Amino acid sequence: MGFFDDLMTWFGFKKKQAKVLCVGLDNSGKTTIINQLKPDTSKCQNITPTIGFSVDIFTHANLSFTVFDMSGQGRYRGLWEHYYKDVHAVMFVVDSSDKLRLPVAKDELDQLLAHPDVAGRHLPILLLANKSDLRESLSHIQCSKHLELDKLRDTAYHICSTNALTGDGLEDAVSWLSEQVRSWQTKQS
Ligand SMILES: Nc1nc2c(ncn2[C@@H]2O[C@H](COP(=O)(O)OP(=O)(O)OP(=O)(O)O)[C@@H](O)[C@H]2O)c(=O)[nH]1
Ligand SMILES: [Mg+2]
Repeated sequence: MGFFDDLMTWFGFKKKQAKVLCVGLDNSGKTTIINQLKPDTSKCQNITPTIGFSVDIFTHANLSFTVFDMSGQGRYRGLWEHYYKDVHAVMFVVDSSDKLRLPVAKDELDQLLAHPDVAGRHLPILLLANKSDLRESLSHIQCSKHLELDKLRDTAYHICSTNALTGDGLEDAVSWLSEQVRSWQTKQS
């Protein structure tokens, strides 16, 4: 970064950059959540299941987030781990109405947390208990019990209920993410 860029960042004119990995089972609502976070002009009207992954950008609190929106389909989950070492935080999305597949989501989360590129780096993990609008959905507290989040040690995590269709809960979620990324980047630099 040049002197001019340094000055711009110092005076708050230039947004700091953060890379975030968004994972979770297929149909949990990852792409819909990211779409809600994007500016109106770049929102997509027709969301389809992600093939492989896609890259998007959104901003919050003078931070520019590059988000890797991974496919949650079984055949693509092996791609997730290739991004762990390059990101500053992870968003893990759970369909809180899909009780049958919560154990599968827990298994994927456990594997992610145990991965050396995550566990060794104390990456902040934002968990989104999505689809809170559905009558059968579990609260974020119930989801956190199913996922056994109380057993997590040495991991900065936060879980909130979200409705990706309206955006409810996303402000709280992304505010936490911004704070964590800032303090994580400060510690690493
Ligand atoms: N009711 C409800 N439906 C939602 C919500 N979020 C997403 N959906 C719906 O859930 C379906 C799947 O959403 P996606 O965003 O494509 O899910 P995904 O996690 O990106 O799925 P993959 O790309 O296959 O991994 C779509 O029909 C969305 O409209 C929500 O909060 N509430
Ligand atoms: Mg998707």
